[in-house]
Amino acid sequence: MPYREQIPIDRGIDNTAKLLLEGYTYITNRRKRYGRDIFETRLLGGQKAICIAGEEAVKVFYDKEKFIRNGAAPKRVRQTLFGENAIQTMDGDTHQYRKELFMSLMTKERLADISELVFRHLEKKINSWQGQNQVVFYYEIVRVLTSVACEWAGVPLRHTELRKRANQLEALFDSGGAIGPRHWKGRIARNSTEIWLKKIVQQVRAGNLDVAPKTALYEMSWYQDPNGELLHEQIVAVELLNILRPIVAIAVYATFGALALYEHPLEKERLQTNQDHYIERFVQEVRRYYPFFPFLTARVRADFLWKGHDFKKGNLVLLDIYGTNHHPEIWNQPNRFDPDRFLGREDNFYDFIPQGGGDYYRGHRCPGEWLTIEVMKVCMDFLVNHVEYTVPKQDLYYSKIRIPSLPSSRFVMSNIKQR
Ligand code: HEM
Ligand code: MYR
Repeated sequence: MPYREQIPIDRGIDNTAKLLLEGYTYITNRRKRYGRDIFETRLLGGQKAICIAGEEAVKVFYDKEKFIRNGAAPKRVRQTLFGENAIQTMDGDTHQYRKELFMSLMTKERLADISELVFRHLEKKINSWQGQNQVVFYYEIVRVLTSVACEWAGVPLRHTELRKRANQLEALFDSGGAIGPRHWKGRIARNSTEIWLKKIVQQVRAGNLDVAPKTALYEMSWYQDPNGELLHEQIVAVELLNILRPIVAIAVYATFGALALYEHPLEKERLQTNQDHYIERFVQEVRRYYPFFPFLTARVRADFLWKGHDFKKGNLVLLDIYGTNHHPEIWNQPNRFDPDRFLGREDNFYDFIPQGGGDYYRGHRCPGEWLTIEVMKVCMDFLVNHVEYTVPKQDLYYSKIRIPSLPSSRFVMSNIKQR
């Protein structure tokens, strides 16, 4: 008889309200309370849910024999952040086939293209920033990344449309963890952006819009499913948004990067010197330290026993991303910002998971992780080597409850000058 034990239970018929009230810390708070990396709760309409954290948990969560994603993401997340029938909700061979499409867009050449685009667009902004008393970095970078994302993906965007689309793409990732008007803004943004992109895909397929091969718009419009049929235009729109939206979401990390520079003034010089690729370690530490993606959801594929606990087919499981990136067994002094912790650190698919864990091609790990790192490197280099600015008094507090988190002031800068 295999060893079985009862894991701690967060009592209550539905603890979703507590999850919303405690945000990034809901799972960590209970892990600390129970002294365990696993506990049971009830969430999302009173469903039994098992929360897990730590390296072993990541390994089991990414075991495809044990978990599926279909039916795991809450409707509110599918209706805003992911889109319906998106890659995030697929399993098995069909997932792997779709994933190849995403990974094929992330070649060295295309990553160099986006780095160059980001730098060019940032440089172009300096003049207008110099003429302003104050600039709110987060909103500026959201717009810059919207232009970059569309240009990189081959999606035409008129200058007059920029603010509207930037606002909508931001709403898609700002609303998944929200309730009330902030959430509904995301649902409206999803409907509108899907319609916008569907029309563009129709134009491409009708031969009325020239688009360069190797761009997301071209490759997704002409990608065939395993039966040799083109993807439905609705699916192309959803997957194009899975490119545009997260590129814009890098604005959150860029803003936290600016905050880290402010909170740790000695970092600026170290970034400028960039000894042993310091900039890369800095970017990794920003992705580890600051809260962004809180947790992932999956469902048990078939019954199994793990760490003495029965996982039953259909159970909802939450993997604590934020908690794993701050896990004391993985990270020495996890609540200290220290880029050098990445010096000589061996890559491991299971212990550092700001953008998911496991393998890129076979599992759900974020296909945009390399792109995110490259874009962040350009943003940090820009902030320390290409502009000078002051940081006026403002409320830089970032909440561990609001999902996604951001400094309250969205990072205001003054006296911006070209260096
Ligand atoms: C998946 C985070 C940027 C495209 C994911 C996952 C996380 C994540 C946590 C889920 C992994 C899983 O389900 O196991 C982030 C964060 C980003 C970011 C914090 C920073 C802004 C990007 C970029 C792109 C991208 C730049 C594309 C250009 C995707 C896609 C998936 C995904 C398509 C679904 C993959 C799949 O289900 O196989 N991301 N991501 N993400 N990400 Fe990102
Ligand atoms: C992206 O746009 O894909 C990049 C990162 C977005 C982070 C948004 C955080 C909200 C997550 C809501 C809860 C997820 C539960 C599965």
